Amino acid sequence: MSVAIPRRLLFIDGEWREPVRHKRIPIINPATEEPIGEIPAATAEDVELAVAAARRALTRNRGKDWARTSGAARAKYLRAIAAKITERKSELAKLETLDCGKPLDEAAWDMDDVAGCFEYYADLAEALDGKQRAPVSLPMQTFKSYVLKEPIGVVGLITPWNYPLLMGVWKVAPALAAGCTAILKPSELASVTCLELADICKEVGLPPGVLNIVTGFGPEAGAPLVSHPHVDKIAFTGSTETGRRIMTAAAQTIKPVSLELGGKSPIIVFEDVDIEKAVEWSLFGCFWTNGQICSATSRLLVHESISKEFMERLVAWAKNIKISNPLEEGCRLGPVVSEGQYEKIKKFISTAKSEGATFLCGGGRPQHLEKGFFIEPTIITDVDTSMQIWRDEVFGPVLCIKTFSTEEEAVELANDTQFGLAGAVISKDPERCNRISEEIQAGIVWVNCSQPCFCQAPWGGNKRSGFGRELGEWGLDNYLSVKQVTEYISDEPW
Ligand code: TXE
Repeated sequence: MSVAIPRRLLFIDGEWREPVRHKRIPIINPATEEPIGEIPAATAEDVELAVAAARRALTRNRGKDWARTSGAARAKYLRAIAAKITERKSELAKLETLDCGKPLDEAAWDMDDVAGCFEYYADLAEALDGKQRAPVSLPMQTFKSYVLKEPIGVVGLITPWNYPLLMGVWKVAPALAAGCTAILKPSELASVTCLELADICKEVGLPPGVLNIVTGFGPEAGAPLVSHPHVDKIAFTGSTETGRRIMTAAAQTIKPVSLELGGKSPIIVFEDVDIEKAVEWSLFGCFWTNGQICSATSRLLVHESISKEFMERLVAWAKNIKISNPLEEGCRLGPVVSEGQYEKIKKFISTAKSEGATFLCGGGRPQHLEKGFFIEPTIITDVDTSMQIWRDEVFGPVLCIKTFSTEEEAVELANDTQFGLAGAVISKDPERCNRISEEIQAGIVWVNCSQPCFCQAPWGGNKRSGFGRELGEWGLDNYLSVKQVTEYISDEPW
């Protein structure tokens, strides 16, 4: 199966448009380090056109604009998009792999999730028709009140590169379902499949301006979106540092933001586990998507009584992980997304070495691969809680281990972090699992597993992992505003 990277322009007002300044960004295949195409690089002028198009689509003709279409009508478009994604699944998966380096199987699962997400929000859009007007009970008979749920308006969606299309769709699907119009700004490191989504929107006849896709660098294309006075909300997934910048800029126009930021999530493994299963979840929890998952359970806490055997088996498994070009069959670990990320991870590793951590395996590039941004699965122990490798998000295939002796100690170590996105507990004791689920300070807790994600369940974090929830009904609420309508119904003068 050979797929050329299609040459795409910006997608604004239902049309392909050359960026005003004619700038482009090369696409580098992270597995080969070769340029394989280009994406357009938008600037503030293009963002201006996209916002104007989204505004027109929102309020073009009273009664005919996107915000006022029925949920059932919007659902038809979402389902048509889902069907096209499924039809083009293998081509899209291959593009995703070429662009960001994730193993082809994983990219194919992502495409299933993308289609599933559109389907799910199509259902919610339909259900919204019956829920848009909800009565409020008042203590006075002379008044009648109800609540109107309305689309927030024009939304700016800024997304990262680890799940290039899926992260975009986690925002696009609920935003469109709610009746918002949107401008999606994917990461400059991986935008190809988002531009393919634009192609699909055109094919299914989505009204012009409802979804606009502007690719480009953060400061040039993302920042103007955040500061634009006619953008009503920003939804962002990415680094904590950029999240902080976005929140500061959004404050200037008092714009609501939802932020899904970095993490350093714990996984606690107790002494009563089936070691083989626990090893499998621990590896999957950290090395899936080449270790580039915001919710990666990259701090492993294992009970001291099983730690020796656990680490031995973990290392044996890790050494067996197939690292190869991610298009190759059976690949389980591909390259990280870019040279920048590769260098950043190498720096983390060398700092950990100089700080005295013990490397049980990995720590370098695999010897059989000369090209590509590959990092071996790396497992580190003898880490101190003050070490950078224990505290900061690496965003690569690096797992740190500490042992514990009591449940209290495990919880304390788990919560000793600035982040609060996710956490996992592995134990055969249901009561202990319930206790830990309540005690972990995070937006997501997995019990006897790590990383499963369903579009029906809320997703998001606390502390420096951000705020707001995506997915499920919470994801739809992100794009709805609540209006109170109160009527005086008495004939008596007030
Ligand atoms: O992220 P950025 P980067 C973490 C991870 C990674 C680090 C850096 O630790 O190593 O972030 O990755 C846009 N105004 N995560 O540099 O900068 C940018 O163009 C508006 C965790 O790629 O946060 C891209 O579209 N937008 C994370 C998006 O923000 C701006 C996933 C994310 O880029 C902007 C990815 C600005 N001033 C990285 N600057 C997760 N939570 O899953 C940048 N952008």
